[in-house]
Amino acid sequence: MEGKIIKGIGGFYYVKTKEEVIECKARGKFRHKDMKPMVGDNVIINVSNGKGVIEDILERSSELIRPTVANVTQAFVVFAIKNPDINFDLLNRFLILCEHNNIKSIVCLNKEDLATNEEKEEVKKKINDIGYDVLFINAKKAIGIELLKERLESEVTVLCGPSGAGKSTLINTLIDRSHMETGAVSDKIGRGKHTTRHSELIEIENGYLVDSPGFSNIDISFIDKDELRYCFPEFEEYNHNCKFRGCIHNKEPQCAVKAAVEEGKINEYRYSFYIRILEELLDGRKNKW
Ligand SMILES: Nc1nc2c(ncn2[C@@H]2O[C@H](COP(=O)(O)OP(=O)(O)OP(=O)(O)O)[C@@H](O)[C@H]2O)c(=O)[nH]1
Ligand SMILES: [Mg+2]
Ligand SMILES: [Zn+2]
Repeated sequence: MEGKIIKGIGGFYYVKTKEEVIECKARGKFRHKDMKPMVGDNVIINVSNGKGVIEDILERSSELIRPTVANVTQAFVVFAIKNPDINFDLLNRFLILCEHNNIKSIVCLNKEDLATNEEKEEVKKKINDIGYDVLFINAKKAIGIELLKERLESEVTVLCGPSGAGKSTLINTLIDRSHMETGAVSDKIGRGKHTTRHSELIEIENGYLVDSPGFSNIDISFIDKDELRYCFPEFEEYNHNCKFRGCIHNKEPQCAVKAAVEEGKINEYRYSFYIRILEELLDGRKNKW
């Protein structure tokens, strides 16, 4: 029988089949292989006497590490306009992570009630400049969420973003009931009180939602230095026009990406961000050697 793991607790996996949710154990073989079942996995199970065993894991289309979820197809990247303030480096890291995992992303700026129109215009421009659309929402009052609701159809959607941004509030609003714990942002650390910890798939009409704990930092050091340039969609049309094949747009001469930055076709902040991440990756490599 085929199903999807929607939750994992204490060595048990809860597998949703067409009819029901079945508590399953994983077969021992997964311990020896480097492959452990993950929430989101599509699996083949064997059921006898109401007890299930996971026999096989089907190929994953994507694999997120934090939260640990397989087969996510899109991300709502949720940041608050204020309280806590937007950390642009962190936003860019989320976007890179989505690109790296081949996950579509929609940038949702929550708590629109806390910002003036001028402030909204300013951030909108900043984010548009790096090539992404922005959706202003108020998760608490369900304002601006129609488009998000439409986009849920047939997708496994993860909500990611910093702590206190309103991810859990948005999930509760999207599913129209209280499912996730939410909490006030503590004044001292700007972090939500009830930080979301476990990962589970929340079933919706025709798809799944995944909440995630808020992150204040994201490790992207596992990305290959030669792959990083493909995580910047705006580089795409220039990536192969550089003089040197395999140009990583750093110190190489006659680089099409650098030329595009100079001509104002690629945002300067994004390029300098790219270089900073690249240096991080190069440094990491040095340390490993
Ligand atoms: N003013 C305002 N407050 C909001 C809005 N959405 C959420 N909040 C508040 O922001 C706080 C944090 O919300 P959560 O949903 O817990 O945030 P989270 O992103 O899930 O936080 P973590 O689980 O810690 O990662 C709560 O006090 C919410 O009531 C909004 O649109 N406007
Ligand atoms: Mg939460
Ligand atoms: Zn180049």
